[in-house]
Amino acid sequence: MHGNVKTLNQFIIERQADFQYASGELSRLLSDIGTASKIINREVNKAGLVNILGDAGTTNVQGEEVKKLDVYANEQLIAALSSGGEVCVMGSEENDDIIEVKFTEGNASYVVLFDPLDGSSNIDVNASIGTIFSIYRRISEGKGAGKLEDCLQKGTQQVAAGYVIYGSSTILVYTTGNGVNGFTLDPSIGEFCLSHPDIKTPKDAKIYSINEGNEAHFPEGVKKYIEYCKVEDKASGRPYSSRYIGSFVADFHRNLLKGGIFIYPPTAKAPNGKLRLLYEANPLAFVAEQAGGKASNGKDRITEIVPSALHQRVPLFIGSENMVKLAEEYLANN
Ligand code: AHM
Ligand code: MG
Repeated sequence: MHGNVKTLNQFIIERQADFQYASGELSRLLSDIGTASKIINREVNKAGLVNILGDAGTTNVQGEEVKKLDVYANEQLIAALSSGGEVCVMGSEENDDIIEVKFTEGNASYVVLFDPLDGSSNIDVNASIGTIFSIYRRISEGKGAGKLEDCLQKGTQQVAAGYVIYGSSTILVYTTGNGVNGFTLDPSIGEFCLSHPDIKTPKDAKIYSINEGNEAHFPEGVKKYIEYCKVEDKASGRPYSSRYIGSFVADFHRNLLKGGIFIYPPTAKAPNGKLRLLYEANPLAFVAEQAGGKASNGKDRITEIVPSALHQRVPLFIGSENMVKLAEEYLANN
């Protein structure tokens, strides 16, 4: 403890007994993710200095090759998760195929899927970006590296999930199925400290988040729902506010705390939407549900979709329960 402050690592150990599989493995794994995200945070914070330190692809003043931040973040996570002995296979937005972890001893029983740096087009304009992660138990037999089937589990099988938002402060939010907790990085001591205990999201709210520029390509039900959000109605507090950063973690985090709905619908161009089921939709669906919210593809619960491919996309309606339910009704009736 630092005074009254509880650090992420203290919290993880305290809550270890909540895990279905009592062992220090998952605790170590979560703490490895915390460590990797501190390293990513350090580089993200330097992003504005890129013109001074050198562009991606060039060589910086120390003679090191400057990497794109999403590539760097990916390497940090892979390194942190392969060395601990807890993880047998990984899947990343940056890698076409699964990343097998070959280890010499032990029986690594965890599977981690992640988007190392989501919303990376926002880096150049200093808007928030994030890391998303989703953790499962391995289901394949044997002791070697995990397999694709370990990665293609339904979201309901997640044992932990969360994200790190690199914003005006850096916050790590995660759940192991017993509520949602958020930890803010205190740069002066280099520790994530519990700042948002037991996060609950409002059932009803007044924010809708969608890239409305694509409206012409939205399904009728989504168009009608958006229209509903904009109609004046004192009783329900409409018109609602439109808020969209274009960075999933940042849009999700705001709506989690304030209440709201985030929609990435199917469009004519992208019939399955844009976001990825395994390392974007599922983990944040787990967090949303644990905070009292809801996540759906417009019809079915996100976490009950049986995945068929590592990088598959899914339409997403996520956030305040009653808002997601109403959006689903609009889709069903139009
Ligand atoms: P990326 O994986 O290429 O960074 O794209 C994912 C991002 C999400 O963070 C965000 O929600 C979405 O793309 C925004 O897409 P759009 O620009 O189509 O609104
Ligand atoms: Mg992404």
